[in-house]
Amino acid sequence: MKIQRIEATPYPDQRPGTSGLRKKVTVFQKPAYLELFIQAIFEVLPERHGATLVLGGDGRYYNDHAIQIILRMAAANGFARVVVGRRGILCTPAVSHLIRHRKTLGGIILTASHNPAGPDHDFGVKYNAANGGPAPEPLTERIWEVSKTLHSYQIIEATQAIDLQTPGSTGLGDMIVEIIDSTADYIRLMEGIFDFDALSRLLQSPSFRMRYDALNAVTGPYAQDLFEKRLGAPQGSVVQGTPLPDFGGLHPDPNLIYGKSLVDPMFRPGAPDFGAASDGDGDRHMILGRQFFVSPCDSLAVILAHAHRIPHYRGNVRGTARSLPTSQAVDAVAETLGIAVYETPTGWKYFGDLMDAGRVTFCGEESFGAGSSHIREKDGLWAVLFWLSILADTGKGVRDIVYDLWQRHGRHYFSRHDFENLPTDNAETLYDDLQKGLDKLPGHSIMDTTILSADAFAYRNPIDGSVTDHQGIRIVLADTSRIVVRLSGTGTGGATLRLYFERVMRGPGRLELDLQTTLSPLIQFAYALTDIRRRTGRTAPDVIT
Ligand code: VG1
Ligand code: CO
Repeated sequence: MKIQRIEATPYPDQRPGTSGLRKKVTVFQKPAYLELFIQAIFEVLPERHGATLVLGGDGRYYNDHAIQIILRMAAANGFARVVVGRRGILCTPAVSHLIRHRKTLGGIILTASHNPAGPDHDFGVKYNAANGGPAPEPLTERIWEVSKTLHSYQIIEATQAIDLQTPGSTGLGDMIVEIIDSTADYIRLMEGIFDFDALSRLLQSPSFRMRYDALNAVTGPYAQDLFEKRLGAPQGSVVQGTPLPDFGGLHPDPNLIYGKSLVDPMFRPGAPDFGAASDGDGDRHMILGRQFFVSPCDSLAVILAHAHRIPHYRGNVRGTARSLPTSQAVDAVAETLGIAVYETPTGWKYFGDLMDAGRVTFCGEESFGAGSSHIREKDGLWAVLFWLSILADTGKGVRDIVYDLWQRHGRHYFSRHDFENLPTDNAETLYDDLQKGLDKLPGHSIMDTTILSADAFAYRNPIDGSVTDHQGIRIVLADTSRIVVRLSGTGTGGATLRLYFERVMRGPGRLELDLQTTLSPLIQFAYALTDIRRRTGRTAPDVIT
């Protein structure tokens, strides 16, 4: 088959953010936009000749089209083999696993995660490296540099579309396209971690009911194969289980606002014992008990606290890591276990080095993401299986598990306020002005405590000594309360400003307070300090988690 070199005009805006390049579908549809970005990735991978690549996505609109293009480009760029999920479907954790399991050069994940899908919404491309984790920042910066001056891409001539339906191998030029079952390898990985007999007993017990809501996104087939077929949960335990190109119009961001299709039934009388949902690409998780919501920061702390119950982790927990804004609930658990806690910038790419060096076993973020060194991404279904294993082993319910945590370590009240779609200049000026005034804050009193420190977070990677600065503003109080402010790196329209609040309360009568009221002194202080209402013209945040 003939390799064609197609001339094109480079784009200046292909800089990957927190998690890959995310843009509106209409941007990806500009002439050669997708192709040039893919070529830029290939250009920074000189080892691609004769190598294997994993390819799949969350099934959103443009997934199919992009897969056909990327396969033809991979063949033209010297890859020997591309491993593709059937129908182009692979959840993010499954890609991470396949890269490691098959020892491939890397993988391309087509996803904009929890952002809405469809012709008028978002698409994204993410490159993961040989360790299975998101490309580290030096690599994503090189991709961007290359993209700015790339005037052509290579592709083999189109014949008919490659059939993605049937597992098996076919040739494409000199390259092999290997279509694999999307779920099988991932489920085998989970079998090696968890006690599937114990899980089967729980899910088949007549006194236990679960509801898993896949929000019409990528985890549907995984959850059906795992919970219903493999573990024997009653049919119908998985709802909205077919990945749809527009996610059925849902915003597959599992939180109390966008996850209504799960939250509402879990708060009704007669609700199931356990509810869970994941995001568009399957790396996030939300856990609910009957009429009870588990804060993602608490979920991470619970996972660490109960790790000894899971065969794979028993006696085998190194350190733990959390992103800057994530609450210190996990730190409290780590302290009792006598293990290290690393604080990293937002985004999973910073955890990879710590895991590769054997320093941490569990990692997590406040944005409903937790994971372990079994792969190099956060993992939604793994977290759900972890919770189910805790329930199976303790015989307790979700609420009791979280109460045990609070009683032991205090409750870390945590909330995030997002102001979305702000004019970029406006948000950046607000952030810069806040940063300029940080020196004056230490010593200032809030509530019955004072500000200890206020600075812009810079992360020093303990493995290679590299420093990543400007990763968010943090204001730390003497009683360990914190305010963190940062700008999102995953949005596709304007800027999103995120404010994070954390305050720990201990002892009887202080564990069941209203979340926003408890945090309100911190919230009021941050709103006044940033003058956010006047500067943005917004009276309230768009999303509160
Ligand atoms: C957000 C979250 C961050 C997460 C990232 C990717 O980033 O805050 O914790 O790692 O999304 O998750 P940002 O820069 O918008 O705050 V996913 O599930 O969208 O790949
Ligand atoms: Co995601």
